[in-house]
Parts: sequence; structure tokens; C-alpha cells
Amino acid sequence: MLTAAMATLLFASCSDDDEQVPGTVGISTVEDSYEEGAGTVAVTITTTEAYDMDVTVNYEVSGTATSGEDFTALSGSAILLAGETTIEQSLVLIDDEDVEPSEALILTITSTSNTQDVIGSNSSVTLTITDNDSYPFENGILVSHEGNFGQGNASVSFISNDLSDVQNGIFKSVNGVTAWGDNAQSMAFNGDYAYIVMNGSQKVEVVNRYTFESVATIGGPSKADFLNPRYMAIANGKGYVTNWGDGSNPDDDYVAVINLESNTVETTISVVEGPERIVVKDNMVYVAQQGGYNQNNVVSVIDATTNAVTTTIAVGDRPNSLQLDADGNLWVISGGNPSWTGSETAGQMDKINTTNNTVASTLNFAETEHPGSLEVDGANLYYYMSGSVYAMDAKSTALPTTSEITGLSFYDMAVIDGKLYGVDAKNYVSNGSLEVYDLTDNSLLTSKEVSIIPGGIYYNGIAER
Ligand SMILES: [Ca+2]
Ligand SMILES: [Ca+2]
Ligand SMILES: [Ca+2]
Repeated sequence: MLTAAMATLLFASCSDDDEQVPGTVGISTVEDSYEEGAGTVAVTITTTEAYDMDVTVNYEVSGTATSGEDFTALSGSAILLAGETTIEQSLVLIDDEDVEPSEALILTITSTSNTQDVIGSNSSVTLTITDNDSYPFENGILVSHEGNFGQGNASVSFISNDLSDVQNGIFKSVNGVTAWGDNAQSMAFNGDYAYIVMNGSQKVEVVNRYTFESVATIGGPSKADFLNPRYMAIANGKGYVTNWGDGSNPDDDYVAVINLESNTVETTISVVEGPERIVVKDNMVYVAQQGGYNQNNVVSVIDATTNAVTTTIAVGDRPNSLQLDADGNLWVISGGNPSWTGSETAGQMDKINTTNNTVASTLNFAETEHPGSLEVDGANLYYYMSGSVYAMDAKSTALPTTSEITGLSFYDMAVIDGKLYGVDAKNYVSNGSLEVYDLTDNSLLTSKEVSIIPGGIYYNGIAER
């Protein structure tokens, strides 16, 4: 602040003789940082001595800010009138609509027409021009919606991080389409891109994650790329998408591998029945084999450098969610077989050591308990069971005996940075809701109406500038 705030008087001189006394010239602004919408900024050029004649002060314009784009072109000189010690130059900032990093604008006095003048230590000022633009869908929560099968009304909603603003149907509104497709099942992210897995439409929609402008469509109903695609993760620079194939055929299930440069499926990896959720650690791809329309009970491990299934790890029946903790352990929740299968089994939570891909510990639920929606946030694990959310320290050796929040009706949930986000699909034909709880005191922060069958909840951060 200080350097730009005031011209420092290097010396004050008094003289009685007739010669023009040299002045010390400087340049300053009131602030050293301005938002690009600030309008006109006064740049003050000073001299310590008034002159008998007009003196031209020349200055150079440099820095990362672009003349004509970030500010109106400056003349590069100003005339100090005879008898005056200051002159103001107007710097006009341009309020554009580009999302951009902060820019530097440097004004440096290079010479004056009075050759004896001293160019003082305050002869240069560096201004920071800060941006006032943002992308429409950064720093908030994205919710994917299945919609109703055959209606083309899958959708994605954006909820601002302060939970004040909800925009539904953002793919359709941004891209000007009326019917998008069926069953936005899940989303994955890589760099600036979001990948929306559309189960019913047998496609993956690629968008810019911050603008939601369409980038590419991979697959589609008439193509053979995907068959019942479910979830996607990124490993070794490729996209891995789980596919059930025909949900009643146990022998046609696979993971499709997407080349993220060309947005094409470049190979497939055959796996056992019902590949569902998928996570990645160090190029090792872990696939929960829930079983499709049937039941399965393993996690497949794929080496993303060879695309070979290196091992399968036995867990509980119907592994429905899996997460890595801060120590690199893989936690898997298996719901157990539900009673309608006729062979009901208990839920189970397994901790897998990812250095040797073996089960390190197992926690067993009661036979009629069927947990799901495992989440990790910091040192805590969270899961959902029978309308309640449970929390557990990842170091704990026993399941929690009491729940955190009860009376819920979540279709799925996510825990992000101390907040619980749960989606309620209501009656599956009208709009559902997103409920947000503060996990420090388990209070309900807000409930927002979203769209039909909300399923996936994701944090979309702030884009790099
Ligand atoms: Ca600008
Ligand atoms: Ca801008
Ligand atoms: Ca199948």
C-alpha cells in the first residue's frame, strides 16, 4: 500500500536564484489493487518543484495487463503545467466478461522534458487488476438425476456453495436441448471436464464442468460402446466405466476404457457379474461387483497400466459402495442380500489393505441390517441404513451403536467438508429434494427442491485461473 499510496519526497530544495530547479518526479495511485469494474482510476504524477514552463513527463506501460483489453490505452506522457506540482492521468479499466487471473499493470516514469529532473524512487507504480467474473457452475454442488426411463428427462442441478441458488436442468439450458437422455446415473471428473454416465441412453456425455457446455458424446443407444453403464473413474489418464451388459446375463459384464483425448472407447475389460461403483488408487482400479440384477460379493482389482484384472477380493454380499480413507485403506460396504431375494444375508464393512489387496478387517452387521452409501470425510466414515446416518472413526474397531441423524429418506448421500448432502427421490415421478445437514451439530441447514430422481452428489470446485 505504502509504495503506491504516496509520493515520497526525496529532498526538498529551496532556491533564490533564477535557474530552473530540478524536481523529483514520482507516480502514484490511492490503492495498489483495483477490481476490473472499478471504472476510472486516478494516476497522480508529482514533482517536488513547480516549473516555470510546461514539462512533459514520459512513462512506460508494462505488466501482464493488456492495453485495449484490460484497460483503455494510455498516452504514455502527461504535461505538468507551469507552476503546477501535480497532474492526474485517468486510467480507465475495462470491465470484460472473461474469467481470468489477476493482471499486473506497471507504470514507470522514464524521462521528462526538463533534463535536470530527478526520477525518484517512487517513479514506478504496480497495480493489480483483479477479476470480477466467474464460471456459472463452479464452487458448488452438482446433483445428477436419473429422470424417468424413456422420458429423456435425465438432468443435472447446480447448487451454489452457500446453498442460496439452485439451478435445475443445466445441461439442457446451456446446450439448448429439450430431451437429453435417460438415467444420468453418475458423474466423474478429470481436469476441466465432467463425464456424465447415462445408463438408459448407453452413453457418456462429456461437458466442461464449469460451464456445462457439451464437449462430446461417447456411445449412444444405437452404438455398442456401452451396455448399462453405471459408474466411471479416471486412472492412468483413461476413463474406466463399469457396465452390467444385459442385467440378467452374468457373463457379459465389462469395464469400458475411454481414451480421454479422442473421447472414444478404446478397449474393454471383462469382469465378473455386476460391476458397480469404482475407485482408483495409484493406477489400481477397484470395482465393487454388486451383481447387477443378481448378487455378487467381490471387489475386482484392475491394473490400469496393463488393463488386466490382477485379483478379486471377497467381501460381503452386494458391495454397494467403496471409498479410500486418508491412510490409503479401501473401505467397502456390502448391503447383504435383501429379504426379497429369498436368501437374506447381513450387511458387512470390509477394510482392504491396498498395499497387498487383502481384507485387513471385517465388521459385521445384523442379518436384517442392510447399510449403503459409504462416505469418507476426514477421519470419519459415514453410511446410511434404514433411514439413519451413522458415523464412525476410521480407527474404530466396532460399528457405531447409535445413529447421528434419523428419520431420513435418502436415495443416496455424500459427505463433503463437514456437510451431509442427501437426496430424497420422493415418489420417483415428481421432483425430489436435496437436504443438507451440518455434521458439527447435525442440524438441517436447508432443503431444496431439485428434479426427478436425484441420485449423484458431487462438489465442483473453483476453476484454475
Ligand atoms: Ca480483464
Ligand atoms: Ca474479467
Ligand atoms: Ca450382465
